[in-house]
Amino acid sequence: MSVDARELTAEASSLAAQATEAIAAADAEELAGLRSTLLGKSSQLTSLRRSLGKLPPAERPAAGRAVTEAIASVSARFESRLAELGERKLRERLESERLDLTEIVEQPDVGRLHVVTQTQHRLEDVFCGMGYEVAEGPEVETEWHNFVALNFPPGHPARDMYDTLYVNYGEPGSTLLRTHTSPVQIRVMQAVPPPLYVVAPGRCFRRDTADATHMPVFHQIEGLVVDKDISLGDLAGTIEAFTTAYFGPGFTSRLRPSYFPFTEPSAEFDVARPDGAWLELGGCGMIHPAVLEVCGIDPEVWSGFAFGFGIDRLAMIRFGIDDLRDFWSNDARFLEQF
Ligand code: FA5
Repeated sequence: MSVDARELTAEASSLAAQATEAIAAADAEELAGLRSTLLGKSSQLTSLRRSLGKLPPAERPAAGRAVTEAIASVSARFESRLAELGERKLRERLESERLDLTEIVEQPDVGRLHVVTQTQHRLEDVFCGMGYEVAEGPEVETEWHNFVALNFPPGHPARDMYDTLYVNYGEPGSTLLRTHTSPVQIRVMQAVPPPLYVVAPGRCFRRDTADATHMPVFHQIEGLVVDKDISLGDLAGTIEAFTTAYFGPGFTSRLRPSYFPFTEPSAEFDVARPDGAWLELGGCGMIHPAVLEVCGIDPEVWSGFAFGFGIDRLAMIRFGIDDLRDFWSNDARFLEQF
């Protein structure tokens, strides 16, 4: 079969033109198959190259160049189309995965713990750091735990200090809403042998009229230590340590003699507010021997101290709040500050 150099050259450029069109129209999937169709062993361009040998030697170089150029140009088109499709795919993927970081997302208000709860947790942390354990007692309490075991026999005048809310349950006057956290002292001492280092935070209830420093429902944290050779100095040192840990150094406080039937001697602890006025924070004292005896603890061997502080009042001083009623007004603008 005779081969004509001119025909062969024309064929090469016509094949290259067809291939260029096919490549331009192909998508990524079609392109993968096109490579062998256009440039593979049985492609028309390859068979054209093979037929170069049949040309007269003088015509071979020029025709050879034309075929080689056609193959090179198809191959180059092929690569550039491949790159173009690859880039387009990447762009599409980036676009679909794009995050608009300038978009303002409404943060849901997840809320927070009430300032009194936060204060209670902080106090628990302070005491746990000092080696104390946390105990709990019931809010609906027996008159025996709330008063009798604490050395307030029926008719004792000191009961008048507590305007008590009684619950209509059992014998009249036998069940009440606890007026202080001190009954937890009794429950702990009856249940666990000394040595004891315990705090008991919780809600208390009294028929007090709400004012700037009183609420009918409030919170106390009770402290109880029973060990050998415990003295009034240990009590004073403990109160100093925890109030300093809670308020920070530099606040002014005073202990003032007082009376509680379950402690002897007894004292009250006051703190100076930023405006200079004194606010009573709590009561304390050395546990009365009669109370230890009721709980089956020998006062000849063991001694101890106890204290009961108002948690709401601690929070008032720490955060400079003038009126306790603000805690319960449910005004979000006030509560969000803490
Ligand atoms: C008592 O309740 C004794 N149980 C404290 C105690 C414990 C003494 C252990 C000795 C040993 P008092 O009634 O003073 O004490 O209350 C103690 C503190 O509770 C007060 O100083 C005050 O901070 C807080 N508190 C009392 N009543 C209210 C109230 N109505 N509202 C807010 N806080 C109150």
